[in-house]
Amino acid sequence: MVEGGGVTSEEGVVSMLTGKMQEALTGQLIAEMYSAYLYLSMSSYFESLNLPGFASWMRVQRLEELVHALKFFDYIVEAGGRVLLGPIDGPPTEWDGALGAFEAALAHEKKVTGLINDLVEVARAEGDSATEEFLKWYIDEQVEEEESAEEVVSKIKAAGDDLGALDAELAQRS
Ligand code: OFO
Repeated sequence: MVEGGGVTSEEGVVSMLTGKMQEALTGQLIAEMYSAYLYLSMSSYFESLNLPGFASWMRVQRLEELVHALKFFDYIVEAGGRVLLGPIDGPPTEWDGALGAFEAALAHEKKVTGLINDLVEVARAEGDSATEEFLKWYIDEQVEEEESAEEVVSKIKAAGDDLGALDAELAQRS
């Protein structure tokens, strides 16, 4: 242990992160990888519904999640920590149509927002203001994540059974 609660690895590298903080950040990195996996599974589901625009939207979302995961990876490494990866849970593979899938995506994003808020609590409890500052980006990002899923849920409800035009619109996401 060093001042500020950091840990020293076997190689003698001093980390700015406490062991608890590093573990929590790595857990969120894995949760973001799960998000990517979930949205790739949804992309496959939309392909099976013959909705390529919805499938493409989910593929783009998967990439965003990988960016979220890598930002955690880079932060841990830059803080002198060590990323110890673990297993990623398998995602569901079936949903109740386009609306069911996007409602599940929205529910998932709300859950992730809760996870980010929990991380902020850990940072505060550990007296880690640098990590608290780092997490501000994710707090803003989660507002957008929930909004974008919510927007598609509303559009699906408005479209009813005719999803062709919405499929073409969602295909535009890059
Ligand atoms: Fe990483 O924001 Fe979605 O899950």
